[in-house]
Amino acid sequence: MDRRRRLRASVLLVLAVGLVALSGCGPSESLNAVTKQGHKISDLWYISFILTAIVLAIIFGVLIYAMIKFHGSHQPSTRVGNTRLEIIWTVIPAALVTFLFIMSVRTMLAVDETHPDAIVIDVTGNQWWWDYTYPSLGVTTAYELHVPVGKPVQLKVTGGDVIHSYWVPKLGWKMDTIPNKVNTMNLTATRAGTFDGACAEFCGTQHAGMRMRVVAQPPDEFDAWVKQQQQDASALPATSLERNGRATFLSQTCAICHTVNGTSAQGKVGPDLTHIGSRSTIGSGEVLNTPANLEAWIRDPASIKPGVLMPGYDKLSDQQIKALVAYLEGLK
Ligand code: HEC
Ligand SMILES: [Cu+2]
Repeated sequence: MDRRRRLRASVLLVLAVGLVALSGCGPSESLNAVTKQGHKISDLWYISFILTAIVLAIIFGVLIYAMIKFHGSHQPSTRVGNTRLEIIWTVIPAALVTFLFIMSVRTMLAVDETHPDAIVIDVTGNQWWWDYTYPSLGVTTAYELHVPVGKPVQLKVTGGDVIHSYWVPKLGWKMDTIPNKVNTMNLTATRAGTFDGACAEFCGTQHAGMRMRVVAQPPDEFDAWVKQQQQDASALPATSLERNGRATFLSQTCAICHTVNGTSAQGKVGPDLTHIGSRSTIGSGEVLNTPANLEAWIRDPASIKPGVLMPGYDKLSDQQIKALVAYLEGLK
């Protein structure tokens, strides 16, 4: 290859690599966050991106200019030492790095700022589901985190068994959930909506099945949800099928692992089922909460979610399973 073609090839290569690198930079979910804190993080990201893009453009501009301008000249420059230039290319990068450092610290402080009136929610990552407890409200649920729009919320995240990571991209960032350690994550939702995520720290068989959903609601809707979740299930259900289901639930081993408030079932191994009928899915988003899926889940949860830490109840009669399904679907 002659020099000219080699030069053209290298310029093309540089452009191609640059384009490929930039193509991955479309605004991602995290850069379109729906929380005050997420916006602060994406602002920082955009500032760093624009600054580094300018630096990259200048460096590549000079490089390409030099490649074209001095192409073919065999005479190396004899110029050595230029104090003014050296000062400039030391001071500018130092200033840029200092600026980015200050911006990062400011962003960290803003994101970590705890609001005194924040609603505290304990979030525990278990194999393979997320437990949410609102201590001040007396509410416990799983998989679906409900938060009021515009009100500060503080998640206190921890791990029940191994390390997981709480990651709903639309929140703007993620947080490790570590056994015996509590990390805090402040959120103020800026708009209503349903936002999905998944565990982001490899934790075992159902790592990919550890989904979570954040439901940000206008405050009055959130309050209505809280009121409904605060009700216990002590009242006997209406139909005899559901009452049979209740008796089956309490006489089988379900109660060792699950809580249904207002009954003798107070187990803490699996998700709280007091309002399972009002949740959209079973098994942390694995399947929709329909009677057919619930039946299949009780018979053999591992066929739906391999590695699940709940035994199958295939030994129960069809009658008992139908009754259990009716009871659980009725727990709104
Ligand atoms: C050894 C403990 C254990 C026993 C016993 C047990 N479960 Fe579970 N159950 C779990 C665990 C753990 C999960 C969470 C599974 C997951 O998503 O990974 C679960 C999930 C569920 C769910 C889905 C809840 C949700 O929010 O996704 C239902 C419904 C359920 N169990 C019903 C029952 C019924 C009915 C019985 C008795 C017939 C029973 N379980 C017995 C541990 C148990
Ligand atoms: Cu996990």
